[in-house]
Amino acid sequence: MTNTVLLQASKEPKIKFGYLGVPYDAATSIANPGARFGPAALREQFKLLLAKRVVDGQVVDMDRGENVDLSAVQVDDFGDVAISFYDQHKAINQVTAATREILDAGYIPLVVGGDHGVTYPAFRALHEATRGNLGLIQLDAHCDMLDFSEKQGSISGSSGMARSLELGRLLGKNMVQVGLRGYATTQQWSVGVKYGVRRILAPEFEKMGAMEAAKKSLTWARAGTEKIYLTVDIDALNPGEAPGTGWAEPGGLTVQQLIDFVRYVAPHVDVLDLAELNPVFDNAPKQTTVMCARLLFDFVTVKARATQTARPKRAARN
Ligand SMILES: [Mn+2]
Repeated sequence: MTNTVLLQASKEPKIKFGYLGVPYDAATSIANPGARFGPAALREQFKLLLAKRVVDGQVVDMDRGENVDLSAVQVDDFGDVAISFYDQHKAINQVTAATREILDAGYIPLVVGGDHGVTYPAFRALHEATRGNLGLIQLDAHCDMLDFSEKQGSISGSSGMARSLELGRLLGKNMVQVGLRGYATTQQWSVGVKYGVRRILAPEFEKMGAMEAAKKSLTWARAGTEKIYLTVDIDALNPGEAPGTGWAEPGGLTVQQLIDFVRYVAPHVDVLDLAELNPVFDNAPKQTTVMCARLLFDFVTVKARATQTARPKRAARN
């Protein structure tokens, strides 16, 4: 795989991120297609953000009023997976291989869907590359625990979490589903119950707040595990704030809550995926795409800060 540079480290990189697009929405099946355009749209928005705000490897994180030194941070673009649209099994093998390549090269993968079918093959790459138990935190309106249906088969955007649990080293007690709401089939709900999956339902999240939810999620995902995988399905958000997604589930998290949550858990996360950004349904100012770029950049800056040994410099305030 050839790669281009999104953010060039000016000194020896201490931390490297690999952007990988998965322009696939054939597995959406029952939602609105269009997530295949997500990787390209987000890549452009992310580049714009980097170009406008990062100067000489420095940027100010205004949420904390602190300077972030990105001079030892490299973000490479591994392009989009050349993916099969005629054979689901081939498609997921291609995604696993591409993610594995990035992991093996010492990068933190930023896997961008595509529909939520992206999680199972990318998580499988982490599962193959490690030996210990793994934690998984899933922000989502839906369970994604479909066993099988005539329309979607056993591998689709609706079944990724069930397939991931079947791999063996993701125990239910280390998996956290955050933001579930509305209605599910009894079959999908009961898979989580069977495995003892942790769940923070959307109304519970609202009551406890983003910080408490993040703290709880991290405690569960970290207990006895070697690595943590974070998957963000955009439909975890209230569709009023994030219209660019395939299935507008009423209710949901606010963008600020999602940002707070992701920033809290990011230092402990080894692979991030972001799924179900659907630019076809986004609005004119590209609100959802811009939000996704922000989320990716938050992940990069927070992890960069976590690897800095010196205390970050307070940005001068006026
Ligand atoms: Mn999902």
